[in-house]
Amino acid sequence: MAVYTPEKPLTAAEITGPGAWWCSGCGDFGVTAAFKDVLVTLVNELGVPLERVFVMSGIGCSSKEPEMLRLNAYHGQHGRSIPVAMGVALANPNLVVVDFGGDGDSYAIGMEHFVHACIKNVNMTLIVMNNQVYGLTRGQASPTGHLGLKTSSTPEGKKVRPVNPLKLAIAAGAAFVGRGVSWKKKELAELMLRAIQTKGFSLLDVFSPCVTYHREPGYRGSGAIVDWYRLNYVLDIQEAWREMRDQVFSEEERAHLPSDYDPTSPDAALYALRLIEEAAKMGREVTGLLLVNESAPTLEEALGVSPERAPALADISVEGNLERYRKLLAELR
Ligand SMILES: Cc1ncc(C[n+]2csc(CCOP(=O)(O)OP(=O)(O)O)c2C)c(N)n1
Ligand code: SF4
Ligand SMILES: [Mg+2]
Repeated sequence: MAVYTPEKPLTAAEITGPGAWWCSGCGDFGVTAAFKDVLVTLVNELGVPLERVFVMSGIGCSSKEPEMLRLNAYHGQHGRSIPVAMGVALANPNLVVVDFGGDGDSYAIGMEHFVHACIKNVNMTLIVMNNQVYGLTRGQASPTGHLGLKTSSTPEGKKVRPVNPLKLAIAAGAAFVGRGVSWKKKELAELMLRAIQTKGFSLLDVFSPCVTYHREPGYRGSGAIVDWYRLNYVLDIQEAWREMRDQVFSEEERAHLPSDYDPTSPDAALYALRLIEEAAKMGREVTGLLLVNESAPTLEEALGVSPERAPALADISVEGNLERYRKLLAELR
């Protein structure tokens, strides 16, 4: 196949859309900035024409992502972007399919689709802008909201334990499981690119603070919520690997562990689950690259669909298929 080279390098300005109505300081701006860097890399360095990138979204502040961009995109329904993105990926494996969702979108109303996409291992990337609240509908607690979180729907503090999407994705067999943070653009762009390049279903959960509705005692004002995440909430998986060894692993296990956490190791799924659990005991959530495992067949492979045999590119014209249509009609009569 001929390698694509753009006539002139793509710039971030060319892929900037009309813009979304986001509050000043919203974490989603950071996610957009990182994704634009990824698009520029895909087009200018990795030979992917922009028209081969397809972006999907549901409904929510986060789902306004396509409005921030200028490329092929579909703004769908709340909680239903995953099955549409799955359909696109299956119909045309020549596309890079990236679905942007919110934590409500993907882990509440869309939870069933999320888990099945992991199980089916569709070759697509789901980027969840996780802010612990339903931002668009004015800040009710979402399934990822931590215990005790005070919102308009949990005035006495959230009493139901949070869902951990990373654990679910690992258990359901996703090929890539990672978590970024919106305020570290370079690291986030690296995670996005690796997720996109992984064969199979990729979950990239991103802490993307809602500066308007996510309030934490003692952290008021612009930028304070990022400080809260940094100081009280996140724990990098490499740091967890180094500092929680004694709590998590037996002496015998520790004797054989490599010095760095390896997301591609055959034991990465089990190690990641144990580190997530240990971090949770301290009220912390792990970030970074937890798992890359491309060993399972994708849904496309299982169904015999490939870039060369893409259903969306099949000739379905009456002229080209008259005999087959006649035969089919005869069979159905
Ligand atoms: C079927 C359906 N149910 C409920 C709604 C109302 N609704 C719109 S956005 C939203 C939640 C948004 O939260 P999240 O997905 O976390 O996105 P955020 O706004 O926080 O980025 C809800 C409940 C809807 N639009 N459609
Ligand atoms: S309400 Fe929250 S999530 Fe929505 S745009 Fe404003 S800061 Fe962002
Ligand atoms: Mg949300």
